[in-house]
Amino acid sequence: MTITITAFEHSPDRGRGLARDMRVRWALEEVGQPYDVRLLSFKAMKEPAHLALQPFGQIPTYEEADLVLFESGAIVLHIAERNAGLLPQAGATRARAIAWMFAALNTMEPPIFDRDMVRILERSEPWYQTRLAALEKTIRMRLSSLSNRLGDGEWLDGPFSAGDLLMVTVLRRLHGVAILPEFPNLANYVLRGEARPAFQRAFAAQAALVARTSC
Ligand code: GTB
Repeated sequence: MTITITAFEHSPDRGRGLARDMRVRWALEEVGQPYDVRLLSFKAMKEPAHLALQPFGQIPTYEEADLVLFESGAIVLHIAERNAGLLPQAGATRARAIAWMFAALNTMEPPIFDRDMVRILERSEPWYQTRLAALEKTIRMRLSSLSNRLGDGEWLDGPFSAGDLLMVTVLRRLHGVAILPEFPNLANYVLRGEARPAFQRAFAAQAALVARTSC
């Protein structure tokens, strides 16, 4: 069954793998599922054909036979539920891995993503410095809690899971930000995630598009 996902035709991150198709690509690579990619311009993302798949006019989407999914977390969960390798078989460990998926997207991602948005969109606003400081305080607090929980573990709860996959994609947005190195175990956790062969393949695939689409 052919799987097709959508991604930016011209990603603003210029191949750094920060857009949310990256987590879907990585999940598919982890479970060994081949996939096609349909690239969309910003204009096409807001047109009826794409809005029928993604009501907010965003990427990524996921199509597999009759199934159309949006929301990167739901897509990764779908992939993890249907293929071995990203979730424990059953029981409490599986439930906890899913809890880590939600923690990545609901607890960690909002202040990290908002910090980037504020830096891009609100730099000349009078509240800029105050808002940035407040977000960085929240990020530091969240990282501190996560760092305490990870301790010297390799992954968040036993073997690598979809929870780790999402958490690493969220923390990667802090590359180059001075806050992450304050928590060496988390910085190393991100490096461990990025060193996985499946991550490397997914990263290379999205990076290759930059060369192809910028000609
Ligand atoms: N909750 C949705 C999900 O998880 O799938 C959010 C999807 C989303 O935010 N998609 C973004 C999008 O389509 C791309 S990933 N934006 C266009 C729009 O809303 O009109 C967010 C993103 C964009 C750019 C960078 N970057 O350049 O670094 C990083 C992440």
